[in-house]
Amino acid sequence: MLLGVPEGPPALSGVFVGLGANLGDREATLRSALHAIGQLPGTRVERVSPLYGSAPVDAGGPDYRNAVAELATTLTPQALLQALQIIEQSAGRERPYRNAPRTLDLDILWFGDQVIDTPELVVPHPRMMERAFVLRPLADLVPQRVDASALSKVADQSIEPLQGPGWVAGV
Ligand code: PH2
Ligand code: MG
Ligand code: MG
Repeated sequence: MLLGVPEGPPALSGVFVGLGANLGDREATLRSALHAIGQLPGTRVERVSPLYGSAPVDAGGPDYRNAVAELATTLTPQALLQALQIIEQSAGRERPYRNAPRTLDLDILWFGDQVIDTPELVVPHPRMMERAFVLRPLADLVPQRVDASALSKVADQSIEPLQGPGWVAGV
């Protein structure tokens, strides 16, 4: 309680979201998605990785822009998932087939240390360890949690840093 204002539940940190886009103005879309995430109730964007360019993995279409953000949030995993899907839809996301090119993809990678296995949401993200476009930006944020052997397994995937961690203003 501060000045008579009741506190909500404490925000859970260590929530990591992967961002990807390979249609439209990819970088601008990722930037506005990060701002939209920061406006969600009880949610703060704590850190954003560098911005990467990456070739599509198990997918086609133009090269991707990818990044990972660390959040602190009072939302439940399910509420965060719903909010991320609304942000994807407002960026014009269409889902004509699996791994289709997309204007915006927002995936929950880790939610603290929670393990979730429901039809709607599986956390940790089931394919994250196979993907350089997740592991490289994650290793920038939490190097102690991404070991060298995990990175070496995805070393054949084409990915390059395009901009340092300051590419999103105000985070
Ligand atoms: N997302 C996918 C499939 N393939 N490849 C890259 N480089 N970046 C992505 O974000 C990506 C992908 C499915 O979500
Ligand atoms: Mg994805
Ligand atoms: Mg997704």
